[in-house]
Amino acid sequence: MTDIKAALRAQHIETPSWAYGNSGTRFKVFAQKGVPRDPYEKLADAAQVNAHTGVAPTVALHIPWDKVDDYAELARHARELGVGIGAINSNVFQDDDYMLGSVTHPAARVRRKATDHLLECVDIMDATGSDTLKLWFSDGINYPGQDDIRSRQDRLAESLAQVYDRLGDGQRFLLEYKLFEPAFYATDVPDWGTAYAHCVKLGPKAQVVVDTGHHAPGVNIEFIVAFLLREGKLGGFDFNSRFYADDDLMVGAADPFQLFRIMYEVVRGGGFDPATGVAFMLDQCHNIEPKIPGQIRSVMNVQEATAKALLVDRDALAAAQSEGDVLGANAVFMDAYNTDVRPLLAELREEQGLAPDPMAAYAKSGYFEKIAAERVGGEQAGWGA
Ligand code: LRH
Ligand code: MN
Repeated sequence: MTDIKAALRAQHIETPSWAYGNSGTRFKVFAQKGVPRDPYEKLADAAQVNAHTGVAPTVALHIPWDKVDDYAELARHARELGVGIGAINSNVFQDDDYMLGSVTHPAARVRRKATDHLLECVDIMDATGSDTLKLWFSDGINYPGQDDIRSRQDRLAESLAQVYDRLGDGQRFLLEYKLFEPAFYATDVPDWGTAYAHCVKLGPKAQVVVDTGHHAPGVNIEFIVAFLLREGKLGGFDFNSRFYADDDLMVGAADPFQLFRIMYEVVRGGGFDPATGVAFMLDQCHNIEPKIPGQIRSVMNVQEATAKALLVDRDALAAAQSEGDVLGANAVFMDAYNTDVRPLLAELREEQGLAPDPMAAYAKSGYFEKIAAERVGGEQAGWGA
C-alpha cells in the first residue's frame, strides 16, 4: 500500500485557468458570483484547489484570456500562492482573420499572423518558466471542396516546424487533436493519428495531448493512450468527460469506468514515471456548477481512478492473461475498479496534513463567501467568445 500512497502523493494534476472564469455554450454563458476578473484572481482560486487536495500545484494559462503586462510578475504571484505556471495554451480560434483557418489559412498573411502568435506563446513560456506549449487548432472546413485538404496539411506542417525550431532546451509542444467543432466537415488535426504523424516528423520535443472529449462516440481512448505511451509520444491529457460531444464536463463524471481504464494504461505504460513527462491537465467548463468545488471534485475523481488503477493486481492479471483465462483476467481488473478507494485517499490526505474531505473543507473555509463579497464590479473573466 505504501507504493500506492507514494504514487498518489506524487501525483500532479494541472488545473486550467479558464475553468475559474465564466463559460457556457452558444446558447448562454451564465455568470456566477465571485468569478475572477483577472489572471491573478484565477491563480488565487487555483491555489485553493491545491491547498485542499495537495496534488494540483500548477495552472495552465490561455493566451490572450490570461494576457498580462508582466508575465514574470504573474509567475512570481503564482509562486507566492504556492502554485506554478503550467502549460501555455495558444489561441488561434477567436480572431476574425481565422474564419477560414489560422496556420492552414489559404492566405499567407493570416498564416504568418497565426504562427507569430504561437511564437509569442513560446516567449511567454520563457517569461513564466513554463516548459510546455499546448497547441489546439480549430482549423477545418465545413463543406467538401471548400479548400484543399492536402495543402492545408502542408501549411500546418510548415507552421509547426517554425514553432518547433523556436523551442528552447527543456521545452516541448503538445499537439491536440479534435474530431469536429467548430469545423463540421473536416478538421485539420482530427485524430490521434494525424497529430502523431506530425509529431513524429518534427522530433522528440513534439508530443500528442489526448483530450478525452475529442473523440467520436465509442472510440477506445485507452488504446490510444497505450499506443502513444509505447511510442513515447504521449505528452499529456486534457481531462474532462462527456455524454455526447465535447461537453467539457467534470472528468470521471460521465464515465468513471473509462477514466479507470485510461489510468490503468497510464500505470501499465509507465506514465506515472516523471521521466515520461506525461502531463495530467484538466480542461473543463463549469457552466452551471460552482467552479472551485467543480475543480476540487474533478481532481478527486482523477485521484480515485488513479488509486483504483494502481490497485490492479498486475501479477494475477498477467498470469490470467497468459493462461487465456478471459473471465479470470477480467475479474482481476474489475476487482480493482470495484474497490472503494475513498477511505485510502482520506487517510492519505490526513497523512499529508490535509482534511480527509476536500469538498467539505473548502465549503467550511469561507473562501467563497470572501470572494463573492470582494469581487464586485469589474468584468468577470470568460472566454470572450
Ligand atoms: C478545444 C480545447 C482546447 C482549449 C480549449 C479551451 O476544444 O479542448 O484544449 O484550447 O478547449
Ligand atoms: Mn482541450
